[in-house]
Amino acid sequence: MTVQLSDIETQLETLSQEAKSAIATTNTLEQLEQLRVNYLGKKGQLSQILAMMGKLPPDRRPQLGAIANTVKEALQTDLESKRAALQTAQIQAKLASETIDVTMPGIFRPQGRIHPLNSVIDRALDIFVGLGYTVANGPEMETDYYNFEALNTPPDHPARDMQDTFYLPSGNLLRTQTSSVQIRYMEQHKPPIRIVSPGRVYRRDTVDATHAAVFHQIELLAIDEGLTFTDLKGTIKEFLRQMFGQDLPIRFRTSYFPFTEPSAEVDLQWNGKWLEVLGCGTVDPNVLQGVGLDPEKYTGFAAGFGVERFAMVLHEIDDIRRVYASDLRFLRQF
Ligand code: 2U9
Repeated sequence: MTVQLSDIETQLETLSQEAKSAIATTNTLEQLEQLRVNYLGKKGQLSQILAMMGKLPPDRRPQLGAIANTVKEALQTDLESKRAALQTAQIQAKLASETIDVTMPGIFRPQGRIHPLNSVIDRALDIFVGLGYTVANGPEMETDYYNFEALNTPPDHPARDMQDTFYLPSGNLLRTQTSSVQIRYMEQHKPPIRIVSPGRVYRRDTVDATHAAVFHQIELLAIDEGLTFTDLKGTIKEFLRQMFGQDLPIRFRTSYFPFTEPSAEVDLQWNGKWLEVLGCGTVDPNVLQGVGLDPEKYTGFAAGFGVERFAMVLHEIDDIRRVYASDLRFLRQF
């Protein structure tokens, strides 16, 4: 069966009209792609019409080819300009919906702060490092030897009492002071020694406004030839000056610790009141001998203070328990 060129031309004309109006009314890129496939795809309507070309007399075929190309190019142009228009509209819509309103309030992100205990520890260590000290750490579980015996604390000393120390079933104990760190350090290092040891310590105290069963200490130790009590006083004075930001009146009161001789407690005048802030002394010769140092050759001084007590004095905190309560209303003040 032969086909008339005019029939195919009519079909092409219809296809062209139909496609033009479909393209014009499309409003999504997906639909537009669908139309392209439908009209110009391999199995699309244009291809189907062109398949009839074989049924035309050969001398008519170039004519149809020319018409078909014109229709195809016109549709491609339409599709392309519609695609550009839809893409522009899509970008415009996206820009409009994502516009940032710079007058909107920002999102509040809560910011952490340094805990008052950590800030005292950081400041104190900074000061001692500035004075030439090295930070030393050690275990919280200790043997009786490092916690008491090496520190010249006799077996009948009240600190060794079951009432005052947490003993573990193994026979070890939770350190009651960080001095054990200093003993371990002296076993490993030769003088001159200048160390500062911060850390958690444990006491079987009844918890109240000024006592906690777990608290933090910072202790310092200096061992060298020719160190005197005057060096200790100068070090303490300088430390307190930097810690409190001013030269406050201080006084040394005679005291007793098993590991220092002579020993003293240091008071500081703060807001018109004398407050006890630390203990110190010249390292007892027995302690030096215990770690194999000749007390005739070496002397040393040591001092210790409670971090909580310092934080309480510095920030006028009335109850040690507040420091551990993790109450954000309290912590946000620092
Ligand atoms: C060695 C020798 C001696 C450390 C010292 C103190 C005085 C002291 C207390 C303050 C309040 C502990 O936190 S507290 O309860 N400490 O008064 N500590 S001298 O003396 C040493 C340390 C190590 C080898």
